[in-house]
Amino acid sequence: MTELIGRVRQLVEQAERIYDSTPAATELAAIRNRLAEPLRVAVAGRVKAGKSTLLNALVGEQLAPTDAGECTKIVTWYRHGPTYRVTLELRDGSRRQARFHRNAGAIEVDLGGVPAAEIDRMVIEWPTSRLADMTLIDTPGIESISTDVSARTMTFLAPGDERATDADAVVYLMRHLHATDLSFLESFHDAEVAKANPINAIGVLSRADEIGVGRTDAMRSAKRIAERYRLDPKLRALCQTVLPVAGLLAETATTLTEDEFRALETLANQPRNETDELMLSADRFIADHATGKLTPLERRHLLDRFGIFGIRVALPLIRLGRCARARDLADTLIGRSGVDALRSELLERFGARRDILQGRSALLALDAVVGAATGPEARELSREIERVAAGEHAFAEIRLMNDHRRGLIPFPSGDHEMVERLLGVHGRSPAAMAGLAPDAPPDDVRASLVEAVEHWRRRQESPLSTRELSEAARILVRTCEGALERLDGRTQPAMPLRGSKMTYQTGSGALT
Ligand SMILES: Nc1nc2c(ncn2[C@@H]2O[C@H](COP(=O)(O)OP(=O)(O)OP(=O)(O)O)[C@@H](O)[C@H]2O)c(=O)[nH]1
Ligand SMILES: [Mg+2]
Repeated sequence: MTELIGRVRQLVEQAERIYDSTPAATELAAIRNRLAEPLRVAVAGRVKAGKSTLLNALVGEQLAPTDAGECTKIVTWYRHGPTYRVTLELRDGSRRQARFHRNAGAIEVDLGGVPAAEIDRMVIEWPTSRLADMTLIDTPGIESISTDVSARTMTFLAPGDERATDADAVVYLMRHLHATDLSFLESFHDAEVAKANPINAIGVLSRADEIGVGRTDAMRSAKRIAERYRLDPKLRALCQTVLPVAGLLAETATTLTEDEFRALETLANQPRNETDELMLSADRFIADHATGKLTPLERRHLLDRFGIFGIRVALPLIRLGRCARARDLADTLIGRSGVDALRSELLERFGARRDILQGRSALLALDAVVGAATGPEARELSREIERVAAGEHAFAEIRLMNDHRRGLIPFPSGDHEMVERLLGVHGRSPAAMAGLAPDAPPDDVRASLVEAVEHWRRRQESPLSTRELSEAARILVRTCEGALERLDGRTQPAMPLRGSKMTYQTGSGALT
């Protein structure tokens, strides 16, 4: 347990003593339990953005139902559990186990006649190691902010002032930037130690393979578009980065069957003119009258699973003998899909800061319980919560990143790159923060960080610096010193995974 989580836990326990045998007790116990859980990452975005497909790609199984069905309208939690189990939690507070079976991999849940609107959430427990570090939450697609289904996602992610959000971090999918995306992201944004902000949101340019109607350079175009989004001032204020991902390609690759590989081989090895004719468009590919060895049904299956881009990429790889086995093809397609890059961003940005994200969620939830109360003990606790929130260096960094991304701090333009780097945009290792390669000699890393400390100290003390700039510089000095301490082993190194001893420490006095 980290120092921060320990401190937050103490506060929760203190609250539990004050609120013993009151209605708030259950909520407080839930806040405490949550501190010991894996990080909760919600997948959100507009209708059909590819959320469920991407979730499946991350889990490596086709669990979440895609396309039609009542279940896509329910907030669904996929969490690690000892056995396979599906629980429905109803709005009236009751719970019931639901029967389910798997149809071509996807879980089909029998809601037992309960309308989706009456279900608060569905919890699917699944014994896969992929969920051990992260609980993934599939949310219904938002259409416009006003519809019922959108409202469900909104209430989940941004429940309003009286309740804290149940997710610690959000992966937000967009096919192209749409006004709804911005208003949605903004609505669960809060500049304080709260909800979505660049630290806990990653943007995904989803269904990236479809850009440019599935031409083989689709992913390259997607990269360029994602780069543009990354620099978009509005989006920058809301998510730390934007990555292009072809979720379908990744989902199919992780669940690729031998039959599917053989069908692709058949396509690759039949006369070129037949295949070329099929590859002209998705419509031609599934046309009933098309010639070739595969039936229209088999072709439709391939198209559903790979998309036209996936097939276009796969055929030459098989033809040229670069992918002789299903396994080779799967690896290549995963590489192209961008999902590995997303996974490492999730571990790097969310996993490594689990304590901070969780501590923040817990403080927020705790504050919502205690803030409304009167009485001297509650008031004292409330002040203590504020002290922790204000004193924790990691939270100060979050606020700084927020303000910086919103253009509120007058950093000289030459400083921007370093500010982002020190705040961990390329990772939290001392080398990444110093802007050096992962295997750079420690002396070089140290020299660069020492130089950064001096740079920010000068800014802090300069009479030319505004109050905001000088305060930002003070935080960055502390950030560099923290990185130096970690470099020299004076604190535990950052470890992204659960069960490991510790993550990021801020050194002394951060909590007072
Ligand atoms: N070509 C391509 N198609 C995709 C991709 N991701 C999803 N799709 C297709 O888009 C459709 C919708 O995908 P879902 O994963 O169900 O999207 P969703 O965002 O969960 O949809 P809702 O929950 O209904 O809002 C399905 O037909 C998917 O096969 C992708 O990366 N590439
Ligand atoms: Mg879905």
